[in-house]
Amino acid sequence: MKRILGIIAGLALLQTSVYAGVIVYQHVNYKGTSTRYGVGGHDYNEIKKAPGNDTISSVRIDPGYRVILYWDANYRGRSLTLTKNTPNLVDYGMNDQTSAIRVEKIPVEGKFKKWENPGYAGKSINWNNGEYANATGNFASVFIPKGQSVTLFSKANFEGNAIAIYAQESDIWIDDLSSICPEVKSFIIEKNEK
Ligand SMILES: [Ca+2]
Repeated sequence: MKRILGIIAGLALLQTSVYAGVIVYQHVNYKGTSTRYGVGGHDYNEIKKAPGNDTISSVRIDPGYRVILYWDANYRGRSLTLTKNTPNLVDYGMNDQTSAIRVEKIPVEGKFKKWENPGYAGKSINWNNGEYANATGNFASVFIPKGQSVTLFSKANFEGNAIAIYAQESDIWIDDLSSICPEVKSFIIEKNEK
């Protein structure tokens, strides 16, 4: 194996929150009244009670979940899908507008998975353990199941820069891989021996 420029193992520790869904907040930067919502639909009558209709300004999202915010009751009107912590909904033109939300689990099949766009969006592919010498397509966001490790190389045939990611304590979700590994041209998926 070639140079390993970085090893990500502690990442799992950042993601060991209780996997349950989302927390919505009355104010930006996760301040004010907050309420946790699990998987499913939460319409106007629930939102109205907490944190209040047309009041949500920031959202925390557990790894592996996504939330759809709806402008109007009954899951109508403009909607916004989020897959990562969002401290200020003003940036999305959706501040103090939400009247219904839907929380979903991002579907995975217990294997290494990549999506072509950040935020687990667009076309996706699952792989079994093995060595893949010529990867094609965009590795914008990835899922690594607990117990597996993935080594990503910037060039084909396991050449170039490499980064190893170990999912030791929990599944690992990386919603935007570009900051860690801008190009993936080959990769190895194996059982985590640690
Ligand atoms: Ca509204």
